[in-house]
Amino acid sequence: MKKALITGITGQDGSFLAELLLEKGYEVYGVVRRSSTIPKSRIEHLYIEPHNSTKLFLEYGDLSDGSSLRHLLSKIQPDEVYNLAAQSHVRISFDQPEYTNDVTGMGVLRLLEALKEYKSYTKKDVKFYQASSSEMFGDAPAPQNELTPFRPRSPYAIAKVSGYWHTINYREAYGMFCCNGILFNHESERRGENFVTRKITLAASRIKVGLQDKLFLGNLDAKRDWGYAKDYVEAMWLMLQQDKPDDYVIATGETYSIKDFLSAVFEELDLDWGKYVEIDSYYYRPTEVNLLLGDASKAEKKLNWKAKTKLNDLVKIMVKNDLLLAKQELHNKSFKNE
Ligand code: NAP
Ligand code: G4F
Repeated sequence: MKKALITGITGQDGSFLAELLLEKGYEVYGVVRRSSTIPKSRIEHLYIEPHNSTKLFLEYGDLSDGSSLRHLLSKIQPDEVYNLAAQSHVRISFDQPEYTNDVTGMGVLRLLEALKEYKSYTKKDVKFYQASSSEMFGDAPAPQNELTPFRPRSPYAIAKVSGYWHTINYREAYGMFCCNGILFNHESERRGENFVTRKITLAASRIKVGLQDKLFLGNLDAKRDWGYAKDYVEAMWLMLQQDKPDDYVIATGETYSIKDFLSAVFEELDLDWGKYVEIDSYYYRPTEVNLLLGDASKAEKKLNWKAKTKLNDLVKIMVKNDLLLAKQELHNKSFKNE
């Protein structure tokens, strides 16, 4: 039975990847960081029917703490490591540049060093996946593929560029099986609530049931290539099943503005977004990435991977989930008031 170690298991992608690997029969170990609350809402369902997983284990660790990473490798002895942990919010990286660089950039180096050391005494070449990002392209001309030079425009993107190059360097310098997945934006009903898509689907649903009357947003003109997270974790796994390690762009090949996403969501709920949305400069970034559009033809050719879920289906999935949440919230509120 294969063992996988996932950093960032409590995040959006970590939860979908854990689900996928458990379905494939892996024993899955997730790294969680200590916090005063237990952020397990995205993986709780894996402990109950129909998953009822007895092969999912959580271990404390942190990307800012190299000794915890070394300890976990020798304790778990994984076959595959998926590094999904990061301070992953681009605007917040402008508020916390040093912290973002430490976790999102240096954290990759700490993990690769731990893997190199582990290899030196076990002779075992653990396969390594690094969650690289389309944000690294910044204002490079679209469409962007594996050969497009990076022009990062945020502390987050710069940290990701450093993690990307460390990953390639460990592959070339030490012959380790290290891959970069350069993933374009991918969303889901488990997306963090302060990323724009989820912020919109949550707010529009609450507006629909009368719990909210305004939605404050920033730049509506930026364009993103948005896919579905569940499709994208499959590509991560496929990269580590190849004979040779390599880097791949993962994207849908379609791009839409924030305004397009906003219209699609409000239309799905039979609402006119113009009546509810206001612009707040707080949500603007000092430097913006205006246009992301990925060319995933290499992944299609070599991994036989293609995005299955297009924007309209993604909107339907997210709205269905968030409308249900809004209705539950309304129900709980009226129940409390009785
Ligand atoms: P996410 O929902 O923000 O999850 C991030 C995860 O990292 C959480 O589990 C978080 O733990 C963990 N984490 C944060 N700091 C940590 C630390 N110091 N040590 C250990 N764990 C830490 O992100 P996501 O959307 O799933 O994305 C997964 C990865 O892909 C990230 O590296 C992201 O930068 C990258 N990426 C995402 C996209 C996208 O569109 N989603 C696109 C390209 C690349 P807590 O639950 O405790 O906060
Ligand atoms: O949803 P976002 O915060 O995602 P962003 O910045 O594209 O980053 C996400 O995708 C990257 C892949 O390219 C990942 F690497 C990264 O970890 C993260 O998952 O913002 C999308 C766009 C931006 O142009 C932003 O300026 O939406 C615009 N926006 C407009 N109003 C807003 C808002 N973004 C947020 N978060 N909140 C707003 O109110």
